[in-house]
Amino acid sequence: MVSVEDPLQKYIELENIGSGAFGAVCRAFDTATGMEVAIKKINLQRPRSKVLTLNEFEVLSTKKNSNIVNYLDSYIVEEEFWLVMEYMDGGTLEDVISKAGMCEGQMAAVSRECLQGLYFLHSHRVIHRDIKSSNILIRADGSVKLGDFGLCAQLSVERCYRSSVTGTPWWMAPEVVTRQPYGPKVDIWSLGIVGLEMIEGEVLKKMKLLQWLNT
Ligand code: 3AM
Repeated sequence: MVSVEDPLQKYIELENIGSGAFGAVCRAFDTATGMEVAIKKINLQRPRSKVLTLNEFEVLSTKKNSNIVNYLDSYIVEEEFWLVMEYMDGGTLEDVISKAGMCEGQMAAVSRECLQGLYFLHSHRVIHRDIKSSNILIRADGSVKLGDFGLCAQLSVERCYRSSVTGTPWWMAPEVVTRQPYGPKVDIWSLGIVGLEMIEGEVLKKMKLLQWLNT
């Protein structure tokens, strides 16, 4: 259920952090708690945005875990859905890889945290389906959390596989690309690609660029 109070009275917007096909994310100050939050503003008029919003809202608002970005509140503001989350002040794993690089111990720690997040999701029969470094968020205190649940799928006892081709091509497991039935293991494949990103860093970025230039 979304909150009915006016978010414009509760939050002071500080800056835009980024944007995507869904809309924009901003950093804001919560006047009630004195904490910084991230507000994802999803434009409900854009194609597929209602499905993506429902997916993300459903998972974040019901599945709490220390390796999943913490959901705080949600609102409908005119034609936008506002999803309020904890602010991850260290940016994404992609930023860390490209700006600073990582030592082996850090790669191992990030992998462990992501695997804990995936273990939690999978034990609730949820497949994330878009694991990649730009969807892994970091906080300055060292915590690592999975974010962006727009493409996730809820499995059930009756429906324990999916077959729609969804995700980000470079990270997709072979069974997704070839339209085979797939389950939670596709997230483990994608996390393997994240491992390559952490090790290869810049090299992988250049390969992606080359691939893009050739298409
Ligand atoms: O556009 P970039 O990659 O710089 O990291 C996310 C991404 O940044 C950031 O918003 C942008 C669009 O998704 N973002 C998403 N959720 C966030 C959160 N909870 C977040 N940044 C901080 N805390």
